[in-house]
Amino acid sequence: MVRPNEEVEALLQEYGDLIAITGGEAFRARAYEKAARAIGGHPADVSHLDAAGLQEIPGVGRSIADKVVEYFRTGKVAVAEERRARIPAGVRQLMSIPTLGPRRAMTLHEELHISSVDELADAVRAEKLRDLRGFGEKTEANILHGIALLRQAGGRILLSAAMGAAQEIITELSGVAGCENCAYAGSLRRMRETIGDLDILVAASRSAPFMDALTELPSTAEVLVHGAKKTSVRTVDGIQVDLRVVRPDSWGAALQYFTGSKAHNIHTRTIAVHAGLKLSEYGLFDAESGDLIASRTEEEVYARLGLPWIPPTLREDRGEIEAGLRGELPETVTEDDIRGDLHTHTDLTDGLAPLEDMVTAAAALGHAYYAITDHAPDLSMQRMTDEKVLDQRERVRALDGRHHRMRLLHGTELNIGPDGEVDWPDAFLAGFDICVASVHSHFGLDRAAMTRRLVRACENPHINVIGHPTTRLLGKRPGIDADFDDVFAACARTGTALEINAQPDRLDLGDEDILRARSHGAKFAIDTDAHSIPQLACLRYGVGTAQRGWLTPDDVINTWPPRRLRRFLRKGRSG
Ligand code: DGT
Ligand code: CA
Ligand code: CA
Ligand code: ZN
Repeated sequence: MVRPNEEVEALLQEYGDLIAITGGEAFRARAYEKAARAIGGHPADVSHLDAAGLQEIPGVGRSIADKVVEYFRTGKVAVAEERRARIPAGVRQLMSIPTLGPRRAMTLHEELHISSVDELADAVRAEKLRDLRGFGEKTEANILHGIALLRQAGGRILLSAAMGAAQEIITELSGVAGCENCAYAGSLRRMRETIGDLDILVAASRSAPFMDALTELPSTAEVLVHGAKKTSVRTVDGIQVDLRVVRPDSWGAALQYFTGSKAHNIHTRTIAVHAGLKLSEYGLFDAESGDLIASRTEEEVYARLGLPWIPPTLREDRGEIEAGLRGELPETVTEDDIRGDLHTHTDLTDGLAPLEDMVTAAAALGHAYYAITDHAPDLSMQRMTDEKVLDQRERVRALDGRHHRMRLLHGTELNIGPDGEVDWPDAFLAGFDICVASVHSHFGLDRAAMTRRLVRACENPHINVIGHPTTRLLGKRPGIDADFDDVFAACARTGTALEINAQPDRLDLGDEDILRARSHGAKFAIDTDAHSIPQLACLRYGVGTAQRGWLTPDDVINTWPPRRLRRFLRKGRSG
């Protein structure tokens, strides 16, 4: 069976169920179920079909075909997300189990008042499900299998979701009397691409008011541990939060300890031991006398270990301690260094906001340049034409200069076809200021063909940036299989930048790939790929990821002054 077809079958089945339980028309729900079965049973890989090809499958009309194309491109279907947001949080949590659809989740919620994965596991074990209509022993076994799958994935959440939850909790706790400091630590402070749980620290002389406040927040669904040193809760969105309250004079040591990573801590502790010291979350002590040496700030703790302060995004024991000892830590790129965004969309294709509004919002961010890169015609659902894109260019030229400091670039996001070809001929491509090119289909090519495809795109003299190079979707879709060392080398050789796509469910390239690409001498572009105004702000996640890949401003083309950027975009061509 073809895997993408199964994925689409499950997606359409789920959407049909969502329509049914959110009060949609029954005939529409049935239409989706029918299309789901047809696609599940279709012999050819549907990820290779465009909207027209999909409509040749019986039961698949225009609107269903568009949703399938949208799914392969973005990993989600916006209207399905909207429907999902309308059902109770407990049901949504149950639906995160791969084998449990919305209909069954709703039944479990209504009949047995189950609203968490743990409660469901208990109910299955107590054999409470088999008497419900539509359930049986086989369903129970299926559900247990689904729960096992979910736990294997580790239940990690996206960086953006963790950041949102952490900021709300910090705002609440900072308002509690006696709070001298409050911050997030752990993998969130290190800006890992996914987060296991939140680690929040408070500095105060009394802990009880903070522990109580956390357990009483409206967002708290369940209290796991309620203690004086540590309290752990689970939020209504299923996020675990660990709160620790420390004495103000040990703030720096606690922050250093709970920021981790574990590997970084083990290495710093070893350095302490070799110097006759002892490092813990309470401070740095003399091993023999037990005297406190440093604990108030992270800087002091690192300094007494002979180290400069190490940025949290580097703390993975990937050479940062050795570099620090040598005084050679990289000056990693910051959000302030970014001068512009080189990959964004408008409502001419699948963006939500008109050109003028996107440009105004970008100017408000203080950008010095901004590229509009709507989709090209091969993504047929977007219905782009030569005429529309040329008309957009006129509008861009007319707008340019109206936002005093910000220059506009007119670009496009091309589709890299299976053989590395793109939507438009050279002469037409030459009219753009910048071309991003991305893989949006044919994810299943073999490694050699995929590598050739990407290398060919790099060799195209008009392609400046490879968009979301691996096409992975965190927690949903693995990246494509290619020899990326060859691709990275081709980027360096041809003057093609690799994108660090800042969308929180992409973060593509990820940190490990950035480190590899950098060793080949490739350059990077940190872009939002914004499809709406709020998404222009996700740049911070791309910057965090770039820092984790040790990038400096010199590695990132959109930190460069306009003149240097323009030279790079000419890719060795004259003019
Ligand atoms: P996560 O939650 O899986 O995304 O990753 P972290 O890094 O936030 O890990 P977590 O929440 O288990 O612990 C937070 C920090 O506390 C961790 O980064 C380092 C520190 N830590 C936890 N357990 C240990 C340990 O056994 N030894 C040392 N040295 N540090 C630890
Ligand atoms: Ca954590
Ligand atoms: Ca934790
Ligand atoms: Zn895009």
